[in-house]
Amino acid sequence: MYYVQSMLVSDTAEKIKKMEIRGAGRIARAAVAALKAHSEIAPSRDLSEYRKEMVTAADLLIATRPTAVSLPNAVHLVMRSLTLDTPSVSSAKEEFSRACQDFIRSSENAIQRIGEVGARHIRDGDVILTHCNSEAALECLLTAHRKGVRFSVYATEVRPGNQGLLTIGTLNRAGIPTTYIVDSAVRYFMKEIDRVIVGADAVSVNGAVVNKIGTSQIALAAHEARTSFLVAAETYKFAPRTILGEYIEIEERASSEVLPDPMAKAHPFITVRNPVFDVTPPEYVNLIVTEEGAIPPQMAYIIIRDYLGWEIGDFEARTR
Ligand code: RUB
Repeated sequence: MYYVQSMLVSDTAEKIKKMEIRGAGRIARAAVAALKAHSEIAPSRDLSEYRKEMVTAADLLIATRPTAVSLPNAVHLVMRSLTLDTPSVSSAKEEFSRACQDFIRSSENAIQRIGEVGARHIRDGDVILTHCNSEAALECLLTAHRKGVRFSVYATEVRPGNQGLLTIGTLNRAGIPTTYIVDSAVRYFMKEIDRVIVGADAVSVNGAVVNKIGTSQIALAAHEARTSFLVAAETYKFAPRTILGEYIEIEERASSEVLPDPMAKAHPFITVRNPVFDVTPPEYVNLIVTEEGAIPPQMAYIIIRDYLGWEIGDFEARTR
């Protein structure tokens, strides 16, 4: 029999939905931390009941934000430990807890490593443009800054969520000179930009990058101006199921985030659409900086095959 979902799992799911916890890496770590806590308090007496309870909690978390592949990947990675042959609930719980800790630690290490690799691509005098608020992209900038590279940044506003405010907060605290611009000013300023660095919510097998809405327009403007376009992404953001031709779902959020309800009511013939991510084709991406090194987008398949393992997508078949 299922026990009532622990508050932590439902709270975390709510916070992810409402974007109180946001950014692909943070979402993944928060979901894994919630599952770990959920497992610790699970009262199940037998293994199959325990596994079912964990699958229910995992499904709830995975459904919160459909685009960030980091979320199902992280959850599937830790859930894999439940398929191990364990003699008791308590040993299964120990394995699960270890898998969660390993994931959280390796995901934090990945950010540090991406910072090191990405910083090598930033030179004295560079003007870098970033979009949205990516921990991985920011770590490249912060590491370069710590190493004494002198550069400046253009940061976009990021309508409608205003994640640009988080980005300029971080850059300001580090003392990195930054110019804050509206999203639609990107092409106007592109001639002044040496490099674009953004994060990713997902990378598909052909090297296409899913990131905050507007990223693909920025990539197009960068391509036109021959400005290099770098993506900072942990390997667990690569999407194994795209090998089988599966598309990455693009999340559309409430129209009220763009046009408040009273305004919408005053314009009955107007429909508001609010897709929050878009897809940048691999032709517009120069490099993807991962914790395993910087790769051209065409090597995304190798990352999925050698570092991630596509069996990650098969966990349901083995745990249900
Ligand atoms: C966040 C966003 C970020 C990626 C990568 O969108 O698009 O660029 O998630 O971030 P939202 P990170 O604010 O809608 O979650 O590098 O921190 O994982």
